[in-house]
Amino acid sequence: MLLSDRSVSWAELDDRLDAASARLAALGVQPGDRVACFADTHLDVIAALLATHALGAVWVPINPGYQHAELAHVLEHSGAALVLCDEARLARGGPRARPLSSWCTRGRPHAHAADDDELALLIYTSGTTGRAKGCMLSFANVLGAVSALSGLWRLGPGDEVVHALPLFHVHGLCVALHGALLRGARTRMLERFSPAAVIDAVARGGTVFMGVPTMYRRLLDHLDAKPQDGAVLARARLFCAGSAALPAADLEAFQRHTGHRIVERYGMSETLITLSNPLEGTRKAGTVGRPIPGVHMRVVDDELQVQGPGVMRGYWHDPEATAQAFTPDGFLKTGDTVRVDDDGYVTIIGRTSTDILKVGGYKLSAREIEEQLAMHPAVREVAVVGVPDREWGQRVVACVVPRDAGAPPTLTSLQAHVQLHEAKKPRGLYLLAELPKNAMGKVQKKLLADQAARDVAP
Ligand code: MLC
Ligand code: AMP
Repeated sequence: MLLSDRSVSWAELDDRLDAASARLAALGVQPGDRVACFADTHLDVIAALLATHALGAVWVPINPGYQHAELAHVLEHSGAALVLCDEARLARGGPRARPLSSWCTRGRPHAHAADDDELALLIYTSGTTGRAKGCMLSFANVLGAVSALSGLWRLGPGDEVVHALPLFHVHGLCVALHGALLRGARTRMLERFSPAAVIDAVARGGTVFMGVPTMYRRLLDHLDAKPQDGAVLARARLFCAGSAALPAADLEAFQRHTGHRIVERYGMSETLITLSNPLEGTRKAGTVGRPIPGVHMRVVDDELQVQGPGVMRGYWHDPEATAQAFTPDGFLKTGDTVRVDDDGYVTIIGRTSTDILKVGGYKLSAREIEEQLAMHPAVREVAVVGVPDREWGQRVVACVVPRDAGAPPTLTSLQAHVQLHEAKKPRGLYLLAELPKNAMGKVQKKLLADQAARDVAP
């Protein structure tokens, strides 16, 4: 493992894991306890993650960009026994906050022989309701899905994964980090994504890069300005994309620059990765490929439904949402609308719900943003929609009926009013005299999104 140019051997990682598990055990962590983490990417985070797994406790990663209400919801809902924070966030972690540093105090390692069905992770993800839900992923889910995918992509000890993804979502945590650890590949952790950092990492021996489409868009902008860096990226073995739709034109442009045809795959916090283009065979642009080993899929009323090793046990403390997420015969309803071609390759066309947005690979709930905007004094009615965006995939647009048409709110004042993660702030404002509604009085969001895409300047 490499972090900030500091190299950590497997043996040192083991030592750090032991120290962290001794410390967590000394703090009273028991199997099944939820251990939340509210921190930037750091080696101590990885040691604490592995120690939490070793103790049979449940890791609850939290986006460090979360504001008070978002953080409080996850901590309260998960019932976290403690919150591991980096120094900068200790004060925000509340009474259960503990520093992530000083793990290196020696101690007897603690371990618990976890049953495969025990919970390993609670991953909070936005839904159609305002509040994020916790996906319960067991050790069997993580191992099953990660070994299937990393096997398909032939990750191995000869690889070095260039890791620039956040560790609080399944892409960075399970696909990239656990994938590399499971296959004995090296991991080069970048503290922040930038095209230059990725190119430098490949120049130093990185072989596999996994990214969200926004990262590829930024890499392409860099390559357009500095095409000679394409030859550096050409030295890698594999580029993978997921978490949001990769435009077919971007895939083709990346191939022109680097010779690499990106392997696009599809997944969810609820299911881990279920579909992928192949390592060998045709990688079809604009598709997410076919089911990976162990996954069964079907399409019902254009919606993709899946069953497989990574499919969650349900939503934490939410039997109603869990019941709604599954069909009676045990398939998970993804909420994604798809098309399947004659070769069985799947194209994701969109979401069945317009209340879910994807911005830079982050899933956002329109409702959560609307709830806050509705409290703005100059807003009479509001609907949040996602409009296509070249860099971010989608952009948050607030469609607002002002209280006083003569004094509408400004975009800046709406942004300041939203006390949520930066990515949830509106980036466009669409002022209307009224919101389009159907006969039932429900806002016609598809129509509104189309109008906003046409009328709101990027
Ligand atoms: C957000 N910002 C925008 C914007 N949207 N600015 C202008 N226009 C928009 N449309 C702002 C943010 O609010 C923020 O403001 C700033 O840009 C940075 O936000 P950020 O998202 O942290 O961006 P950045 O630092 O530039 O990094 C971009 C990124 C990052 C692509 C590296 O978004 C990222 O790591 N995304 C990965 C998400 C991920 O891992 N998803 C996987 C989910 S799992 P400010 O003021 O702070 O600068 C999943 C399953 C699967 O989906 O299949 O994998
Ligand atoms: P999350 O809840 O953050 O894990 O997001 C899961 C959602 O991301 C899926 O339901 C899809 O809508 C979307 N997604 C993931 N991978 C892809 C992809 N390759 N193409 C299009 N959408 C994707």
